[in-house]
Amino acid sequence: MHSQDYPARTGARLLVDALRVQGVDTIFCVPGESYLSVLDALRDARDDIRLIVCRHEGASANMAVAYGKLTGTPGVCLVTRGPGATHASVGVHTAKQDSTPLLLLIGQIEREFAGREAFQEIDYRFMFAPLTKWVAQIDRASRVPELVSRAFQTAVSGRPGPVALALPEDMLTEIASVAATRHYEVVRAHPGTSDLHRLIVMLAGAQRPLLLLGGGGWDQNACVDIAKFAEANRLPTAVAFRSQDLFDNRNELYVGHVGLGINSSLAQCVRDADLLLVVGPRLSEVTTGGYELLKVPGLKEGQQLVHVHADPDELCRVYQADLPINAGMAAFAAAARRLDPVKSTAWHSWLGAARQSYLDHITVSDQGSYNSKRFVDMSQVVAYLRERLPADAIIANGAGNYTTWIHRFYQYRTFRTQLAPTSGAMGYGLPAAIAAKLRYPGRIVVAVAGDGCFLMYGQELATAMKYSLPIIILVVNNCMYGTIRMHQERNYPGRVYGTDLVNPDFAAFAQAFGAKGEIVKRTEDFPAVFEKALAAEAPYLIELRVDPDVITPSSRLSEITLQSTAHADRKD
Ligand SMILES: Cc1ncc(C[n+]2csc(CCOP(=O)(O)OP(=O)(O)O)c2C)c(N)n1
Ligand SMILES: [Mg+2]
Repeated sequence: MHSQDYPARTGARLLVDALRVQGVDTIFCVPGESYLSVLDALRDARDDIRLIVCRHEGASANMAVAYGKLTGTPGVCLVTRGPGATHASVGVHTAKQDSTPLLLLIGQIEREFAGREAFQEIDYRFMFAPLTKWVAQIDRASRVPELVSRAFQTAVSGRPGPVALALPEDMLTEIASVAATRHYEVVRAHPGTSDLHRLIVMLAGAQRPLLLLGGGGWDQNACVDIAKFAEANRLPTAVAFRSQDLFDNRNELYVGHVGLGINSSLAQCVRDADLLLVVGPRLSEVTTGGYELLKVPGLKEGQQLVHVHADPDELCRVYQADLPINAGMAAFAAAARRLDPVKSTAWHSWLGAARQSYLDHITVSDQGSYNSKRFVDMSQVVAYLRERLPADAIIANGAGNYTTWIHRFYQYRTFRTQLAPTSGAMGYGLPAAIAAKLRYPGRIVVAVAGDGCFLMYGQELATAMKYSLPIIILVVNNCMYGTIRMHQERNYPGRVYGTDLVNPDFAAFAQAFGAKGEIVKRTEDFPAVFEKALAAEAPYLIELRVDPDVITPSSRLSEITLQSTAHADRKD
C-alpha cells in the first residue's frame, strides 16, 4: 500500500490511535498548552481511554508508575514541557529503580524554535538519558506509530523500565498518512538447558541454600511457578527490598524481607548461605545492606551465587555470579518448576530455624509497645491490618521510618498487593493508592504515609475526590522527618536541625477536600475507626498520633542519642 492509502491524521491523532493499539486504557496527566491537540484527540477517544487529571505531575507520574506495576504494561503519564517534565521526573526515576514499565509523554516546543532556549525548552534526550531505558523526540508525524511502538516494546522487554517521548507542538498538528503498528510483544530471554542442569547440580551439593526473589517482570503465573519450585525443593525463600508480594508470606518456606529493618537472624542467613539463588533482583545497595551482607565482587569463600536476571548487562556487573542466567522471570520460573526436585534433607533444619525466626520477628507483644495509652502503637496497628485485611488488599507506601512497621509486621499473600518504591521516594503512597483503586475498584486500598511523606502529594486528595475513590489513608504522625532525625542522632547526637515538622490537623485537611478525616490517639481506638473507613464511600484519612521516641519497631530515639553521645565521648 502507498502512504496515501492510509487515512490522513494529525500527529496527535496518530499518537492517540497508537496508544489505543497498545491497549492503553488510562492516562495520568496535568494539562499543558503544549499538547492541546492531544487533549482534543483524547476527548474523542474517551470511551476507550480515561484521562485522570491530577494536581501535580510528580503525583501523576507516580500514579502511572503504580499503574504500570500493577498491570505489567506501561503506565502512561502525559505532561507539559519544562516545569511539567521536571516535576514528572521523580516517577521516571522510581520506574527505573523499580524495573517498572512507564511511558512519559512530554509536550515540546515547536521544532522551529529549538535551541533558542524558547519558553520552557529542555532537550529531553539529554535530561532523561540517564533516567530512562530510551528517550526520543518524534520530529515527524509520519513516524509516530513507529516510535510509539518502539517505546512500548522497549519499556516491557528485558528488564522493564521507563521510556520518554518528546512531542513538538507543531509535529502534533502536522498531517501524515501512515500505517498503524501492531501491539507490542514482550521479548525476554529463556534459560538454557545447561544453565538449569548446573543449577540442579549446585543445589544438590548445597547445605544452606537461600532463594531470594525480587526485581521486575514478574506476573501471577511466574509467582505460582517459582513457589512450586521452592516447595518441591523445600527451599527457604526470602524477598528483596520491597518485593514482599512475590511470595506468600504465610507459606512455611517464607523466611523474610531482605531490606530496610532486616531481621538480624535473616541477615545472618544471607551471610551464612552456601548457595544464594537470586531470581530477579539486581542485588541493590539496600538488599545487600550497603554491599555488606554480600561482598563485592565475588561473595565470600564457600558461598556460591546463581543470579537470574532479565538484563544481560546486569549479570556479573556488581556481583560475579558462579552461574549467571539471563532469563525473564516467567520463563525461568516455568523451567524451574519443571525440574526434578533435589532430594536433599540437608537444609531442613536450616529452613526450620529461619522460618521460626521470621515468625518470632513478626510477633507483636503488648510489652513491646511504648506509651500505648498516650500514643498509637504502629506494631499493633499493622498486626491488626494483617488479620483484618483480605489477601488481595493493596498497601501503598512511600519512604520513611513508618514503613519499617509495614515491612516487618504485614504479611503479603498475593502478587501485586505491595506498592512500595524501591527508589525510596517519599510521596509515592497516596498517588499509588489512587492508581490502585482506579485499577481495582473492588479491592481495599490502603495508603500509609508519614507526616512528611503524605504532604509531598497530599493535594491529590482532590484527585481521589474527583474520581470518587474510597481509599483509606493512614498518616503516621510523629511531627518530624523521622528517618533523617534518626540518622542525625546517630551521626550528630543532640544536634537536631532541619528535621522537625509543624503539621496541619490532618483530619481537618482531609475534610477540606470533602474527604473524611479522623484522628486516632490510642491504639485501642484504631479498629473501630478503621471499620468506619472500610465502610465509607469516600476517601478516609486516619491520622495516627505516634510516639516520636519510638523511631523503629525495635529502637528509641532517646537511646540512639545516648549511645551515639557515649560513642562520640569515647572517641574524644
Ligand atoms: C522525595 C524525597 N525527599 C527526601 C527524601 C529523604 N527522606 C527519606 S525518609 C525522610 C523522612 C520521612 O518522614 P516521614 O514521612 O514523616 O516518615 P518518618 O520517617 O517520620 O516515619 C526523608 C526526608 C526521600 N527519600 N524522598
Ligand atoms: Mg514523620
